[in-house]
Amino acid sequence: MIAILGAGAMGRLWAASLPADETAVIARPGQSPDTPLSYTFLALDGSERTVTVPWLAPSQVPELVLVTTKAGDTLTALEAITDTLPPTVPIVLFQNGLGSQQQVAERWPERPVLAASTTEGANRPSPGRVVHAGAGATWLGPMTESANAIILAECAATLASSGLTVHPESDILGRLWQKLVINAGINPFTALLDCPNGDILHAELFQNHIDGLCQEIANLMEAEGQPKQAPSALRERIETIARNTARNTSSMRSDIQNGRATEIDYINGFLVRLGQSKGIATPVNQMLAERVQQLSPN
Ligand code: KPL
Repeated sequence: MIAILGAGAMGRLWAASLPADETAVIARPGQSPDTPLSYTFLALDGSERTVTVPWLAPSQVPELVLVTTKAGDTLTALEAITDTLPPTVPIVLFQNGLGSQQQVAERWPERPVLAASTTEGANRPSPGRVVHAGAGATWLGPMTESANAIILAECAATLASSGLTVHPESDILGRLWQKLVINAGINPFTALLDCPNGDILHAELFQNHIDGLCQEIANLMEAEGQPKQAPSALRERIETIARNTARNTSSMRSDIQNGRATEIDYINGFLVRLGQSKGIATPVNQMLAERVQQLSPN
């Protein structure tokens, strides 16, 4: 049984894609819903179907746990289940940004913890409806030593049984950094300007700060031992993705629009904390993080 912790858009995309009789969702602590989770799933080909997923019964021991909670909820959500979860069950983290994956690996260093970085697009326009908005791929790699090559291959094969594209990745931290660059360079601007991704490109806020932001990220990546990147190359990548996803509402803008906590603390906020620990100035990241924090109910 594959258990899914966090039934947002990403969790429901995996629940809809994995074999139906092998998937269950984990209820929030103290809740024991008496009807299964049910929602309408709009697939990439435009077809619609109802997906019904049972809740994991207390007696069931999953073979794998997919954690699709928001970054800021991850530690607490896992703390609620680890007492009853055998220490050998792999935990796969799907959080955006960086920082929450390290928190989990540091909290349970002996467990097989893996992180995933995905470019699958999924959103939830209303509570009962999930849209697979864009085909992508998912990379999966180890965060702790016990998540060895065999476990990585097994987890990748299990996730690939969904029909989604899954790749094992030995340097998952590098992948997560690449995604962080994009999220740090697009998401806060879309949230502050309340606009789709493509519209940030001509906005003064973006034009005035993108070079400073990319310089800060390049400095931090170098300090973290990531391959050296020219700030201009980072800007180019951010702008390309913003153009390719021009009409998309970013996850951060969507969080603000729906009154949810954002993941700013694990995107630009993570970069600020890293800068503080390394003695690297991050005024642009700090300005963006503070301004988004003022908008959100974090
Ligand atoms: O990953 C994204 C997000 O919204 O979090 C981007 C790439 C910005 C696409 O919207």
